[in-house]
Amino acid sequence: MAEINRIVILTGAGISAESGIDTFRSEGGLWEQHRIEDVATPEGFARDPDLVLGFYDMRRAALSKAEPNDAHRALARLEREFPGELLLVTQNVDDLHERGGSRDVLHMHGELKSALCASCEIRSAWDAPMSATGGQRPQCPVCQAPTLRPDVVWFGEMPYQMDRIYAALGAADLFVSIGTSGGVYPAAGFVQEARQSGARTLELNLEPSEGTHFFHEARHGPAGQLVPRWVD
Ligand code: BV8
Repeated sequence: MAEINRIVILTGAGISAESGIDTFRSEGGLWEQHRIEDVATPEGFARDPDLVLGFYDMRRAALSKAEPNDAHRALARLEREFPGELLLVTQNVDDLHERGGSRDVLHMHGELKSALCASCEIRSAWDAPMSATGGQRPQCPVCQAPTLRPDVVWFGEMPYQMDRIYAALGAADLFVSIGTSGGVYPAAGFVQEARQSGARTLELNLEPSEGTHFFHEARHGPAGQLVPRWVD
């Protein structure tokens, strides 16, 4: 195979499943427990901020009990083997890649442990529950306005650092998609971007994703087994 030195990896909820974090579309997943339009859209937040803040508090609490798994740790090893040549893009808002040892993680859909102030637009690290106490939303630690929201990208909002992602896809030799159903854009379109720039493309997922036919190669099984085997 041609010299591989520029790698783009995209991860989704499936890479955190073996750490006990609910995925979205699997049996009993998050989108079975809540309607997307109620908890993952700006309109839903405007309609019922307490419901949305409670949804993210529940996920933050679940994350505090979760540990990174062998797949997260294997990607951290790969990052050390390809210093400066690997871009890890995650759709996940958990911090398990960082806790598994990855140092440069691009959270295109934001982070559970970050808060965004709708007034001053400053981000602040946020670990505490955000659900409104008595209808009061938490104050921004910078401008003191009671307008904090979860720093996550909802449906209809622009994902973060898209220019950096598209530039990396345009220069990639290898694109690997791990643990994602390939149902949400623009992430689901990254494999086609990578192919157009001549990259090899590999899917590592429990089962064929919606876009599996776009990949040169697909391996199916739990990420905790597939990813270390692929990396090592
Ligand atoms: C946007 C953050 C404009 C919050 C999330 C075409 C082009 C562009 C946009 C659209 C388009 N068509 C439609 C749209 C709009 C929309 C969209 O895609 N809708 C879908 C429903 C059709 N997209 C948007 O609104 C996006 N914004 O488009 O802005 C724009 C356009 C172009 C360029 C720039 C801007 C914003 C979308 C982001 C929404 N936020 N999350 C939060 O986390 O609460 S989405 C959420 O679902 C995740 O972040 C993730 O991105 C997404 C998909 O979830 P997955 O990670 O794939 O998880 P899922 O449960 O679905 O699948 C898990 C997989 O793992 C499964 O395949 C399973 O088999 C596997 N698995 C399970 N266990 C394991 C495993 N694999 C391995 N091992 C295991 N053990």
